[in-house]
Amino acid sequence: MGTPLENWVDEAARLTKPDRVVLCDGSEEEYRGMVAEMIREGHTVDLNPRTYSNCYLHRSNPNDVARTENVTFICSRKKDDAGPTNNWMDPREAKEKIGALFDGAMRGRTMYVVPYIMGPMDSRISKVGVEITDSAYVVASMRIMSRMGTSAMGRIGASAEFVPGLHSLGDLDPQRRYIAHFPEEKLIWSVGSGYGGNALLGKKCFALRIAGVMAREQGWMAEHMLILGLESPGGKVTYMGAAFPSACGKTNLAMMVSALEGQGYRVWTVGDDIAWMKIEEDGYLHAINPEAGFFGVAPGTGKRTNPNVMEALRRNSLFTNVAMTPEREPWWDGIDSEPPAGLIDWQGRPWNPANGPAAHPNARYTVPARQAPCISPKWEDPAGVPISAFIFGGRRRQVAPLVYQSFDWQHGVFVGAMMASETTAAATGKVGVTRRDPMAMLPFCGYNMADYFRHWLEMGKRIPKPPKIFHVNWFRRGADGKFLWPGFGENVRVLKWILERVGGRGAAQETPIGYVLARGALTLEGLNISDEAMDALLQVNPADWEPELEDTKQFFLRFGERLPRELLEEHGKLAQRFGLAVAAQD
Ligand code: OXD
Ligand code: MN
Repeated sequence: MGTPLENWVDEAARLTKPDRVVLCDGSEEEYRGMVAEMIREGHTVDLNPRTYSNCYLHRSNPNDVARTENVTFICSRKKDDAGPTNNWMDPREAKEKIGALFDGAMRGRTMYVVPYIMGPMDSRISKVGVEITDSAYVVASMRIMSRMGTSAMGRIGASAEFVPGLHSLGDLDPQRRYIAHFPEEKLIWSVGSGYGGNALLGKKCFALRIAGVMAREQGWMAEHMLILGLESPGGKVTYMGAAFPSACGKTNLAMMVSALEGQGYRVWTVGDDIAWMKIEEDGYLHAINPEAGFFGVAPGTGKRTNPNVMEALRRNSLFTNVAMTPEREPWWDGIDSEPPAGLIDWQGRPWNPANGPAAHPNARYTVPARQAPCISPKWEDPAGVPISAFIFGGRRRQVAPLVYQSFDWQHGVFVGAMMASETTAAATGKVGVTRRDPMAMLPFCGYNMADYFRHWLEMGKRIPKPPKIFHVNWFRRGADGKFLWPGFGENVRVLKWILERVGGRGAAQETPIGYVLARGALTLEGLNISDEAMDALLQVNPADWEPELEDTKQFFLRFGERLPRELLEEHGKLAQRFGLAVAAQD
């Protein structure tokens, strides 16, 4: 009898039949070996060592460039426990069907065993996972994105306290691609994709879907949230968690260079994608960033939009599906230069605009978080940081004003539950379609979302000092179709108002949807924005909200009896405040 880890590794090896098994230690030397292997395989090249030291460009299979939500499954025993927003497969059927794809999948390949810690080394909020994979790219990426190797092994020892994740590239045929989660077993199986959230199992699969299930069972929260600290004049730092759907600017917000730095407002980054939060003795919800790196969307990132990450990317970074200049530097739309002559596109061909953008719209950088100049001194604090505000937001051309605050926790949960956003290239499928994306968790909730809403409502009762809840929209457009708000570093002006509201200050206007920022309460010094634009940004237009309420009602009805009645109550109250007759129960 071996340890639980040894037994599981043996079982995986019997199934996948690799030529060799390597236990990864997370060392620098091992990383160099992975990169050498990737280069040998032919889809990875090294970048200019003078300007991008120890940086590489990996090109994924062109059919494998984003998360695939259509083949992501929650395999709970009961279909109802996955709920209407998840794909479901019976766990026995999944084991059989996907098991057949794993059978012999690693023949001729190396099976890497990758132990990793999600969260600061000795935090009680951290957890351990082990990913088995046949992809050197995944191993190299996991080394940046998690605390990987010997220290994680030490934490596991002879215990069964780890989340196992089995991954194989398979044959990369989209028809044979499955990302399966077994919430009762706390097990992940992923086959047929080598890309991002499909393959780096610590990220979406563990840190959101499986951890979300654990969080509900154990009374904590696992959320698709960035964590930032806003320093105010005098040096006090207030922490906030913000949930936005994929590719809506979480990384840029978390790493922002504040436009109000001269006035003493500065942003510190704790995390850019995921927050694990527990109630601590001081009555606050404390958050850790379970990840150790940033896996950010490259296009649109440049010195103007995110100078901090541009600085961080200069070393030890892995780029995926970006373009490459003749100087062997990474390139994408929105980086600070025009496309140079001799550009190589993301598929390794001389760039021809007829083939589309040079870098794939979901091209990514993977960079160690510690390299960010704005990284918070508390980012690895085992106690986490106390959260004073939650911010929800989506990409909306209309409807949602620049910023508003919920009336209370229950109303705030409703605000999160009715969130919607226009889809982006982060997942396969049509871009720009508005869909409901509660708490930015639609693709990441590992159980019935109605129960997830219930969990939020219950947490609110248990947190002695709950975060205040806000909603923002940086993406509202004017009649001319242009963005009304400049965004990026200017967003700190909105964070400053949120900070003031947390402190019981900051003028607001009571509207049917909540407390909207009062005209005049936003620090506008140094910003050239017209009164009309401000009016349009803050407008709450009943004609926009009526269809919003109707759509939310339809969305809620999908959950049937399981939907917490509090959300229907909030829906009714909002309709009433607008003087509308839409009732959720009819
Ligand atoms: C991500 C995503 O990669 O949300 O963070 O898609
Ligand atoms: Mn994300």
